[in-house]
Amino acid sequence: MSTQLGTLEELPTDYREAMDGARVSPLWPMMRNVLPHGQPNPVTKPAVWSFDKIRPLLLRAGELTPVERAERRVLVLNDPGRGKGAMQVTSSIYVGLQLLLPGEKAPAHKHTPSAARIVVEGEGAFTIVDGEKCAMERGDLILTPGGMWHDHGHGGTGPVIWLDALDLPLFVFLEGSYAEEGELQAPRNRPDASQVEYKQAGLVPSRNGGERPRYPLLRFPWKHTETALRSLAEHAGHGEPVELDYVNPETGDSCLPTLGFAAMMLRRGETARPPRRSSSGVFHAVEGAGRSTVNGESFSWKRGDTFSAPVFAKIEHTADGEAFLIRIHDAPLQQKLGFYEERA
Ligand code: GTQ
Repeated sequence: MSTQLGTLEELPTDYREAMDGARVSPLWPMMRNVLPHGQPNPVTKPAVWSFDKIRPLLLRAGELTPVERAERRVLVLNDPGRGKGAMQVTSSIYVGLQLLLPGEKAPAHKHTPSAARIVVEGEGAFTIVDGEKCAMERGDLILTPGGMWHDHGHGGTGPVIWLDALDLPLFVFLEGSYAEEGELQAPRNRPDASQVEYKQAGLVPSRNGGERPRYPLLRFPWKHTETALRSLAEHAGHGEPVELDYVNPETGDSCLPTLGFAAMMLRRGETARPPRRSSSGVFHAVEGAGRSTVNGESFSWKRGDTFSAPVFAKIEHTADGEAFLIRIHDAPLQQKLGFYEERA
């Protein structure tokens, strides 16, 4: 291990000025900022976002700003480690809460980042993704992969609120983020693929040598997820994790290229202690209430709330009763880059 590295201050003033003039700087005073020993040193600070606090602000946004003036009426969750206005919750994950009122239409657009929604409240809204009309029911996970057209509509009677998760910070960092606008889409005249082609696990439509669609399943109904978690729980020992990954049913890969999603059931009196992971995470409570400790900080949560965990966080979840969380993470990106790891 290197000894104490040299500082900028110990270098002669004329040398420092000459470096400035040549637009260069010494690595060694900055070395540990970018290459810390043993594990990364995250900027992200864990936090919890209470739905009860955000909901009235969203409803007020509904009065203050018509959807035509917003394109997407969203309140963005700001990582306290990056401060007010930060358009991210962790290094690579953006999360916002979006409101759509009855009769409103959020115009069609497509963009380079990928998105997924988790429906938090309300009935009657839908998202059309490249012609596939996806009903939005509470707890559903709905994908809008990068490059696919999407518009949102609402034929119901009350407000609908959903959580948006995007890999936007990554695309901004890569200077690859942009959008295009288009016309509202005419939906195909059939239910989404979760009700037609991929209704049963293990069965996919015969392609007879034809190509498999890149994004075969765009909507994962919560009803299916909850049933699957309950079946798993019936045969899992106390303390064994009850967790399911959302995958592409044709390949078994993560359902989006950079973002991963997992649904977790916590049983009464159970504490889950996942390994420390190199991925960052955002947890959304679909049902129930509980407490989680992230790096020693305790966060209480209940249905509708969202909390975050930086990379390599030590995490514990305890549910008050039965609870269901969806974890959004960036392990698929890290796996593609070859550095995802878990530590005890
Ligand atoms: O619904 O398409 O929260 O494009 C941010 C960007 C939602 C959306 C967001 C978006 C959307």
